[in-house]
Amino acid sequence: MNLEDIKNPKFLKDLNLTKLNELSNDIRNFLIDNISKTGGHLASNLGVVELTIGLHKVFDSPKDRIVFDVGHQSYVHKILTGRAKQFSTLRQFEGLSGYQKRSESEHDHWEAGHSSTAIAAISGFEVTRKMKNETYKNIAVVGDGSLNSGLSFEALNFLGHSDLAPIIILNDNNRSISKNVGRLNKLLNNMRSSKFYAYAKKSRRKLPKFIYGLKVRLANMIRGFANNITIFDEFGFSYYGPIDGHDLKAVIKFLKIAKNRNKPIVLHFVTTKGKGYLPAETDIDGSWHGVGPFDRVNGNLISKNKENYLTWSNIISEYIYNQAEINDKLKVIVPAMIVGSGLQRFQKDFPEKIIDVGICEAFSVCFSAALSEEFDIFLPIYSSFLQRAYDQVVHDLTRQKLKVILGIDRAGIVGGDGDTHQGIYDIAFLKHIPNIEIIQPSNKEEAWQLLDYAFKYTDKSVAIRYSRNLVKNTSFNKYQAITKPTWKEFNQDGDVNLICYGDNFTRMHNYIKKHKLRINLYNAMFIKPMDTITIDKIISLNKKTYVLEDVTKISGLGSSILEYLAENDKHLDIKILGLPDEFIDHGAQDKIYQKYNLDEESIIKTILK
Ligand SMILES: Cc1ncc(C[n+]2csc(CCOP(=O)(O)OP(=O)(O)O)c2C)c(N)n1
Repeated sequence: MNLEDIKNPKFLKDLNLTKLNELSNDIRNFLIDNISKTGGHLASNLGVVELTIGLHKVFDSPKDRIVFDVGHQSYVHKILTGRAKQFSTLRQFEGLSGYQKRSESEHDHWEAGHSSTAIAAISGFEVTRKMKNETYKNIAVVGDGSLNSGLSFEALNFLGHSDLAPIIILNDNNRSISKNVGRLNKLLNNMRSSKFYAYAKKSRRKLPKFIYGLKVRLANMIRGFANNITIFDEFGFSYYGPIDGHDLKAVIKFLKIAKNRNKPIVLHFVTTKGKGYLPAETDIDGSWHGVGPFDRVNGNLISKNKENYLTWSNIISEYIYNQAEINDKLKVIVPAMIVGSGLQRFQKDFPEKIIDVGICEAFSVCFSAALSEEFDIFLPIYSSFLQRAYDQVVHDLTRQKLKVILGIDRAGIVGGDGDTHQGIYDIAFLKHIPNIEIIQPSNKEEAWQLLDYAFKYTDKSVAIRYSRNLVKNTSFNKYQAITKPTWKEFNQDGDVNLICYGDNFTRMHNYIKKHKLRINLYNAMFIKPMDTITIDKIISLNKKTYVLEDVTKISGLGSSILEYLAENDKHLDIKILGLPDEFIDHGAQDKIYQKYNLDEESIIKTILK
């Protein structure tokens, strides 16, 4: 069928199993075709095609509320709720969001992007429903990776002893982005490999529908009598599963059971991530979780990487790899982002030096703080995900004067992931904490200099920021040590000063050089503590000074300079250029910069006006 004709999911009520299976094929084809052009979360969405069709067949959205955890696997839901036409704009500036978005559709009741909020969200929805004496259903679709997080468990803990009737759909594909980790994963593995599941899967095609359903129910009863209790039973939920999440007949059968229950229920579906597209289905390290454009025939990525350019994650992980060769005490702690952090090679070659703790950012910081008594810890974490661990940075790490090096990846504007993932608050939420320093390199050599500084020359915790942009792969033999907070100065005898850091320094430096502009440029590699000797020099020049942020204007480097001036009764005519006090949507970085007059031309226009 033409998926672009779908207005809402009502049409599903009239489709029989054969038609529904045909629809699954059409949707898979559509996903592969579209995502091969735009990029996006291919594997996760291919895995939930039947589940999402089943949900919309059995339930009545938008009255019944379907919340997808993270929301990266909500593409099928978007198609079934009338958004197929917009897929060519997926994750692009002013286009379709890659996550559920309340402003996009009445079928999106909750927004996420960060994991493990869905069960907590439907807890709130359930209390409201009950209070209003309504009968609609609140459904959380959560992956086995996202179930690992404390937030999911806090919600299970709340719901399990309530008189509410939440429905939890566990989408268990035995993967987070990389291989899933931890005891819960082991428990799910045991459940998945239970004899009953294997038998039911084998025999389901031979059995009439009602007998198959009865068998699962019977098995659950026997399980109960035999005291073969699952973690979900212990939490106070009725548990049904494991169920083959690609068998539409079974999916619909069990969703109907859930619909008719008035108690907390977990349906445990087993699915295959990447189902229906071989490269994604056989992916081992997680590269097909989120992909860029690719050739659908051979599965080759259409690389946008420019020759001789590297990602920041690769530059940083290369340094850490070298550290591992010389430093016996090095340990790398990763909250579920081995691939994103560029650590596959490190994991392969130094498995004993790296620990993936799963999607548990708060735990990762507390755990690292304790480990740091004995080890040198590098903890790469995306800027926006560190928001989850703010208290651990304050309470557990810095307050106790412990030292961990935080690799703040995806700092600044991130592009397609949008508002939930923008790395534009970390300077604000870190700079007021004692015992932590914030640094940012603008090229590869500086990255090594600053990492050396972090490991060797300071006893404080360090947050080293880097973006998701590409960086020139410059070679260097020896480099000078940086042993104290230092900024670099490129004085052009200009009438105005521009202070920037990181990629902003590089792009403004290139632009100013190319256009031979007389602007004095400063590379503020140390955001905290600042290089006050250089600041005093800038003050003595007594020229209009601009500070360019890659974060929100509020509470960035510029505001630190203003505080320094106020504190020391010094004066300088300063203007801060940065992102406004609003959430910044998805879209390519250059489009976002243009929107906020932060592209090179607009910046120079502002400065020279
Ligand atoms: C707080 C937080 N940490 C990390 C991520 C990055 N992330 C996005 S999806 C994902 C894996 C989720 O696994 P699972 O819930 O099993 O879903 P699947 O994609 O396997 O269906 C991770 C780690 C995130 N979105 N939020």
